Amino acid sequence: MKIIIAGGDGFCGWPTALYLSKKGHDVAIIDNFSRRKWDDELHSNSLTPILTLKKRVEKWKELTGKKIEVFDGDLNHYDFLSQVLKHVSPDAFVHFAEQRSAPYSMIDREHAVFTQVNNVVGTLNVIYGIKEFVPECHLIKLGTMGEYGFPNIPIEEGYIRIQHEGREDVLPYPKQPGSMYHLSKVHDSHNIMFACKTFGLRATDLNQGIVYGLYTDETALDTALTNRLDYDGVFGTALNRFIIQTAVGHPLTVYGKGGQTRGFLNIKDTVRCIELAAEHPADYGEFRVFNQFTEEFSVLDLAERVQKVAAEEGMPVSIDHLKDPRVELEEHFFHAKHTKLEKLGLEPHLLTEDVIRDILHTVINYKDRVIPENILPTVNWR
Ligand code: NAD
Ligand code: USQ
Repeated sequence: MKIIIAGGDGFCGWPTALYLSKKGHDVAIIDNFSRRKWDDELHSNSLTPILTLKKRVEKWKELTGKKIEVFDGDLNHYDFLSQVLKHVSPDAFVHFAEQRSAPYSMIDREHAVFTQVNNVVGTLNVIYGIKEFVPECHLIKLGTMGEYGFPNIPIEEGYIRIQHEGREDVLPYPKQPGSMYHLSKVHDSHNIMFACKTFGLRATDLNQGIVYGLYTDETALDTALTNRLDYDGVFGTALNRFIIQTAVGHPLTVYGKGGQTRGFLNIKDTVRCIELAAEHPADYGEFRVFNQFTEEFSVLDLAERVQKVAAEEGMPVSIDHLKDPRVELEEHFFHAKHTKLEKLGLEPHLLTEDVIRDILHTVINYKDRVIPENILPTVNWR
């Protein structure tokens, strides 16, 4: 298949590009490197040193003989996107290319507006570009589990059967997102659903949980292929942050009681989920939704697991319950269905103590790159 990976310089996109390239697909990357610029804005960095995308793909070609074409540009620029779509004529378009940090979107009005324009307009352009130039292309869009929020009933995969006043229908599952970023994903989902229904496009929305880990078989081939890894209070996510905090001897930053429960998956499963979605495309006119995560954990449970491994490794670390900078439920019911990808063949890499130990040993190598002032959360929802 000819596959475009938009956002292919990022944490999920880069390993996915390599994995699909290794599997024999013809891969092209679109990225405008905005993620690297947000690090500059925040005076932050990836824990791991990462080469330019040009150097990364050169090394991949040298090691495997496989070419990954790179298009440096912004999905918000329709002329640029149109040229790429006409040139590549993709069978699948994997869309990772958004501003993905909830705290970044909550910094102030400017960051909220930027996040929603970047994400919603970028996705609208992708929708119209596919409609205009490659209507048979399957759009594989990264959504988020946070679109659903935390209702007091189980979460279905995209749709729920509802009975009301003697009638019944299958309707989109209600959305109650918790940040301006998560809201942008809800807006995307609505726009894509409308486009499938109205223009006959085909799309899969992957409502992904929180991704942890760092490397895949492909990124581990050479240090030049190393993936980015975020640890700061704005872009770092729960489990990876806790493991990196352990490596530098910082107390684990649990917000409030830590009773917030989320779906999680290993980066090694992210790449496989994309492959499964691509190999089994949605039908024309279908807006298909998969919940993409493998296990549920509360934040405190994760912190305690990391703490246990850390103690065994002779690196004792404490847990700090910080005042929660977010507006979110401290404790809540959470049970979300996630069977569709497993039915297609996903074999999850589950979170064991060995997996935590392995990530810890890897990140220790880079601990001198941590900028201590960036560890604590700085963005307040209120
Ligand atoms: P990332 O920030 O590491 O990567 C995103 C990439 O997209 C970056 O390289 C960035 O430069 C690029 N990009 C952003 N806006 C762009 C634009 N307008 N035009 C071109 N390129 C643009 O993020 P990630 O962690 O790899 O996440 C990828 C996707 O997966 C996001 O859509 C995110 O919402 C979703 N997701 C991520 C996680 C997670 O835990 N990381 C969990 C669930 C969903
Ligand atoms: N949290 C802590 N301590 C920390 C960091 C986070 O207690 O140091 C808590 C947060 O308050 C929250 C939970 O952990 O309750 C998750 O926070 P997070 O920053 O790990 O994840 P989140 O903001 O939800 O966003 C991340 C990605 C986003 C993706 C989302 C998937 O950045 O792109 O969409 O995970 S999900 O959470 O399923 O919506």
